[in-house]
This record gives sequence, structure tokens and C-alpha cells, in this order.
Amino acid sequence: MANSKQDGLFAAGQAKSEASDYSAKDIEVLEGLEPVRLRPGMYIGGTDNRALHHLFAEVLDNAMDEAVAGHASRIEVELDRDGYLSVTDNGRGIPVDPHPKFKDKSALEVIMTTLHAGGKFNENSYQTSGGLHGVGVSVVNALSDDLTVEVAREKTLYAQSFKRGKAVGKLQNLGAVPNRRGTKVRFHPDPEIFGPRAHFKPARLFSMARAKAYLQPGVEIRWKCAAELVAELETIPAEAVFHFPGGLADYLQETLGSKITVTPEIFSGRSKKETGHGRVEWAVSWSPEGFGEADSFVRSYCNTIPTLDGGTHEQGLRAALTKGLRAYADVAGMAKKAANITPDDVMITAGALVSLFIKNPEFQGQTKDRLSNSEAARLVENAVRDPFDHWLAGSPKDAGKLLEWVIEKADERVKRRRARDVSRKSATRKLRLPGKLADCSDKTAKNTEIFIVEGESAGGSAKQARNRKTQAILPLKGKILNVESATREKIAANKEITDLATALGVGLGKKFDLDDLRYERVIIMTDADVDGAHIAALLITFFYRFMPELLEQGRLYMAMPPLFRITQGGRSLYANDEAHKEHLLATEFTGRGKIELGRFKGLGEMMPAQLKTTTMDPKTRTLARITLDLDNIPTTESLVETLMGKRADLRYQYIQDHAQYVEDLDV
Ligand code: 2B7
Repeated sequence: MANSKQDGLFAAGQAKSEASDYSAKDIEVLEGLEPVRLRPGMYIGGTDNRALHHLFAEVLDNAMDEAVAGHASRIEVELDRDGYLSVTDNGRGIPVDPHPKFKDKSALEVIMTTLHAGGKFNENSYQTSGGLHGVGVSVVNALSDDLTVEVAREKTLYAQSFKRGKAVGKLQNLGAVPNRRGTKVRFHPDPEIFGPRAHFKPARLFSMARAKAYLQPGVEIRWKCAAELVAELETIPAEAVFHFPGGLADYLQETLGSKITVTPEIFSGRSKKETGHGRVEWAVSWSPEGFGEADSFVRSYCNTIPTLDGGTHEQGLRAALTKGLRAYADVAGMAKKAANITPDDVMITAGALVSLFIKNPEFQGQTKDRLSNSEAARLVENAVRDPFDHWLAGSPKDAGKLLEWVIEKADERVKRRRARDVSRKSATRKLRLPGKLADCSDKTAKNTEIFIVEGESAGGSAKQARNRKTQAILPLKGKILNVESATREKIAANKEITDLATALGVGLGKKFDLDDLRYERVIIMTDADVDGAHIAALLITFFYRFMPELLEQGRLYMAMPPLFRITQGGRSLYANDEAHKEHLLATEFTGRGKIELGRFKGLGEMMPAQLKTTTMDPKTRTLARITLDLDNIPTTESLVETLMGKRADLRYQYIQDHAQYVEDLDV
């Protein structure tokens, strides 16, 4: 035993020294591309079609970076019939000199075969990082079964090929190319990763390439696609050139098409710097027609990457436009009306594009689609504000129209808010429970019940007899309105009925939703006499008319309070009716002692303890469930109408017809 323990210690010590001795090798292992092939989803968000096209975005972004940095002016995209996609730029070409750290490898090979390599090769990099963006061309390499890079640099052409992320052979020198510079990446997505049927969709590549061209007015993107791949696609040509010197203004103009706009001119511009850090470009117009489903169309980009969740650059644009309009209102003598316009009022009908280029962009949010660099807000606001002031001042008529338009949006917002406040207030009023309700302490409906009790005094006894946790008591004053013969207005104005609906947590009419019911069961508890029966009938009519679901689901009950109490010696029993009383007297009270017979005139006469055991305690009580005969709705309907409706003649006839069946008339 001692021996093995010693072995263990020895082994641990050895492992430790190994770790420090071989750290360089370990890092190389960590930086290899095997993890990408093992878990592609972690790098490109899946292996579906979207992820497949992300490979193209990645390569195109690298070429765009070279253009954004001012080193490339032309990018070519070509899809071959065999599914190979190539992207070519006329930039500086990926460096090919030996890498200082991995002596036997070129910089190009390290970039292509190492995760997160690159930053040190490109000091002015606009390469984005984090999320799905900027995962690096090495990820594309890892997920391609075949990839070749060509670099034309210093008048020499170099090439190297890779399979599934691993170099096949060394970097080749292919000789002199006096008129060519730049990088070409040609690759084929690995069917082992994306499936045997995965393929690039020409239409998708086409629109991705085209969208990029708007963001970099100085670049020309040439599109080529094997003719047979686009033969069936009407809108996708085999060859095209995307070049939009007007940049975002062109993009917005195309989006607006023939829409009516508030001002005839688009407000667009770009910061003075043509390239480099902090470059901003924007285009804004306002349309009352909306943009498809939405009222507004706002797109933002950082380093040509779409920022779908906006971020600080978008904030900067909103701030500049809002402050500019407020300042213009001051000058135009409309300060008072414009005092409460907000960025939302300005943007709610806007078509707006903003594109920012910065070093080291940071992206936040679940999908890393929101720019978070704080300096971006300032950069954009500063870039846009002056030109906006000039634009407004330059055309006072249009500026006035725009200002009126935005003020109108602000007024509409204030009105909407007021309307909402009113309805919220009435909602809280509705939720303010009637004062006479003794609510239960459980806050969810589960296992709770409300007793609707006839009369204040019975209510008092019931409150003492209840289980506070699960049983609520709502005392009603006398007879409630007969809903069957009253108008909607009268019903809505009736306090007993509205209190009842409020206590139950449901609205009347259209707003009724059984899911809002605050209790699991509703129990009608009235005296066991004709008045009690009448009140019960009125209540049941109310539930039948306004909350039939309550009956359909069997959640409405009648409590069965006893009519008699029979006492002999110390023993008391309760009888629900005359027959029950006789039965008990005959079977239970046979002894010699004096029998006391009490008749309850009302619930209020009962001691709380009696009420509890006889009527309310779930362990000892009996309830009658009131149900709807779903197979016999017409009969139910006509019966309710006859017995509870306005027409006394129908009721009279019914009594005439049924009097023969009455056995026990309690008068
Ligand atoms: C972050 C890595 C990937 N890179 C360079 C230089 C130029 C360059 C590239 C590229 C896609 C398809 C054709 C920098 C940047 C590597 O370091 S990547 N051009 N084009 C590209 O990928 N196009 C570079 C500094 C000096 N000389 C060259």
C-alpha cells in the first residue's frame, strides 16, 4: 500500500515537470484546428445552410478588410459548377515570409492552420472579433475538404493547398506575376461537416456580395457564377459588377424605391476621412408609408459587419438627429412644441443606415450582434450632427415639414400613453378588491374557493368558520339583480354584480377569461329557505349567462347548509331537510333523554363551529355541483328564459303545467 502511494506521488511530480517542459508543444496542440472539426457549431453556429454561407462571409470579410484599409479596390467572387467558391482581392497579399515563431512555416501557413492567428500580422486590422464574426480564415480552412490560397506579392505568385485544415505540401513559388497583387482563396466545404447535399446558393451569395458593395463605395465587387447554376434563377445573372459610389445613399434610395417621403432629399453623408479609424457613413429619410411590415427600417454596420441589434453607433445617430431637430426647432420658433420629442419619435418612421469603421470593435449580446464600444456613440454623433444642422438650415421648407412630422409622432405617442394609463388605472381599479371580500391568503387559484354568502350576518359567521388560507368569503347584500331581465347597462352599473366579477378576478362580457379566475371553486352559500333558493337561482343565472365555462368545467357549487339540528344529551346531528330529519329521529335518537329540535332560520343563526363542520369544512361538508347538460343546451336555455326572464306569462304557464309535481310546498 505504502508503495503504491509513493508511486502516486512520484507520478504527480513527474506530470507537473512534464507540463512546464512541454508547454510550447501544448499550446500548439491547443491552437490546432481539430477542435473546429470536432465542434463546428462553436465556431460557425451550426452546420446548416446558414453556417455554410458563413464560410463565404468570413472570407469575403477578410477581403473587405483589405479594401477598408485602403489596400484593395476590387474583389471577385466566383462560384464554380463543382461547388468550389473563390474570393480574390487585389490587396497586399497575405504575407508569405517565414513565421518568426514557427521557423519552418510561412506566415500564410500559420494564418491558415492556427486558430485566432493573424492580429500580429496586420497591425491596422479591422478584423472583427468575437461571436460568429472574425473567427478567422483558419476555421474556413478546417471545414473545407479542399482549399487553395494564392498570393501575388512582390511580383511573385505563391500558392499552398490544404485538406481539412492540414497543409498538403509546402508553400509553392509559382514564378513572376508582374501585374498581379493580392490574395485568392478557393475552397470547397467539407461534406463530412455540412452533409453530402450541402451546396452554396447562388442567390444568397449574390445578395451577400451586393450588400457589402454598398458599405464600401470605393470597392468594386465582381460576381461570376457557373451558368448552369443560375439557369433557373431569373433574378441572378451569371456575371455582374457591384459598384455603388453613392454608398449608403444608393442603398437607401433603392430601399425607398417610389415611396412617398417627408422630405424630397435623403439626408446622407460620410465623415471627411476616406479611410482609417473612426470613419462614419450614413443615410436617412422618413416615409409615412412604412417599410414592409414595419414602420421603420434601421440598419447599422461596424466594419461592414451587420449589427442586427444596433448598439452605440446607432445610439450616436439617434442622438445627433434628435438634438439637431430640437436645435432647429429653437431657431424656427417651435421650441415649445418640440420640447418633448424623443429619439424614438425621430426614428419611428425613419429609413436609416449607418456604417462605422473602428479598430477593435466589441460586440455584445446573446448573438454578439450589438456594438458596445462607447467611443462609437461619440464618433457617430459628432460626424452626423454638423452636416444635419446644415442640411436642415439649407432647406427650411423641408426642415419645417420634417419637424412637424416628428412633433406629430411625439403627440401621438403622448396620446397613446395617456390612453394606456387610463386603461391601466381602470385595470387596477378593477383589481382593487371589494372591501367586504375576506380574501384567502393563498395567492394562486389552486385549491382555493370563494363562498358567495347571502347577507352580512351569515358573512360574519362564515368568516369565522372558514380556513383563511384557502377559503374566501364574499357577503352579498340581499338579492342580486336578475341578469336575465336586465339590460347590459344596468348589469354593468350594478354594484353587487361588479363586486362579484371583481372578486372573482374576471371581467364581464368580452373581457371574460376563465384563466383569470382567482379561485378554483365558486360556492354559492344561501339560507335553506325560499329566499335563499331565489338568491341561488339569481346567482346561477348570472354565472350561466356570463361565465358558462365555469359551469361547463364543473367549478360552480352550492353549499348544503342543514335545516335542522337535533340534540339529545350532549350529542347534536344536523338534517338537511324534512325527510332527513325524520330519518335521523327514527334511527339515531332512540334513547330516553329529551330531544331538542332546532330549525335554522338562516346561516347567521349558526355558531361558526357548526357552520364549519356542517357546511364549509371540506372534510365533513357536502357540496352540490352545478353542471350544464351539454347535450341539452336548448332545453336549459328555454328553462332559464322561462323561469328567470322578463315574461311573467311564460312563468305562470310553467307553474300551471308543473304544479302537479310539487310535493312539499314550504310556505
Ligand atoms: C487577419 C489575417 C487573416 N492578411 C494580411 C495582409 C493582407 C491580407 C490578409 C487578405 C480573402 C480572399 C481573397 C497585412 C489577415 C491576413 O496580413 S488577408 N489580405 N485578403 C484576404 O484574406 N482575402 C497584409 C500587412 C501587410 N501585408 C499584407
